[in-house]
Amino acid sequence: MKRIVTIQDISCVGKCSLTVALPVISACGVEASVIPTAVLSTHTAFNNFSFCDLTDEIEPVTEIWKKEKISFDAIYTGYLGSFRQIELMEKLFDDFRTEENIIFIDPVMGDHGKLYPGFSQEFADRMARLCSKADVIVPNLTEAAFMLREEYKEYGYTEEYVRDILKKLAALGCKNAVLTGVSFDEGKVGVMAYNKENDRFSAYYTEKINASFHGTGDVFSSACVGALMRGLSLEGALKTAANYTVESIKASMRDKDNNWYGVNFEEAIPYLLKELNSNR
Ligand code: PXL
Repeated sequence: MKRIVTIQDISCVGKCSLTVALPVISACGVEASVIPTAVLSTHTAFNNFSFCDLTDEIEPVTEIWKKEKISFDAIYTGYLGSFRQIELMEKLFDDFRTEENIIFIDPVMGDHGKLYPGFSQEFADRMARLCSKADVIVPNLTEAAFMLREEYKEYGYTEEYVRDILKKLAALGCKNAVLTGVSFDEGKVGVMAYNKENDRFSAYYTEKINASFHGTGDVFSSACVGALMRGLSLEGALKTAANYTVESIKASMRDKDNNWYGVNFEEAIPYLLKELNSNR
């Protein structure tokens, strides 16, 4: 069985980061190991939240793993809360990178043109440097714009604009740059990817639902890295993750009791399993 280590916070209520990554990776049939970077009462879209930083626990954990010769098939980072945590991720990549494994970075920092509370332009600059070490990065358009110090465009951009952003992301140093939330026309949204080694672009679009739920980026990334570990190509994994995210949004919209703070990824898990099989 493949093993992923994912490094991000635990938001105790809020259906994001580790409370999404753990069940989704497990559902993919892949072992999920974690380093919790912080414990929050709730994610930061709530009016109030507590925040307990766990940065000082990162090195003691990884030191034991080194002694125990524990290795990982993928290293997946999500929401990181400080400059120091980014620095520690660089060290962790250096310590745990092998010829075969992959480094997958979701540079979680914002959405819809705005950074989440606590993040700054300087943090995005630092995150861009971390991305240089990745095999795959999956920013949305907001995160990409901040990392590249480009103007953010919500609508009305062209395919040429997205290709240019992807090439600039790849120039940071990663092997594959993926942009999520790409939409050229009203009814469709999807992902575009660029592979630097073979200089090739790919894209996959699904129907666009006019509703926005928190945590969909984490659902997408967790399913994508899980699918890669099940042997899907990057294109197959992106398709699987995009379709699963849409199905989760649809499940939320069907569920009259759905919570505003998260997406119903749980009831869409059977669909994820079907997608994993049909996109290989
Ligand atoms: O879903 C991304 C995310 C992860 N972790 C925390 C967050 C957010 C988005 O707001 O606040 C703590």
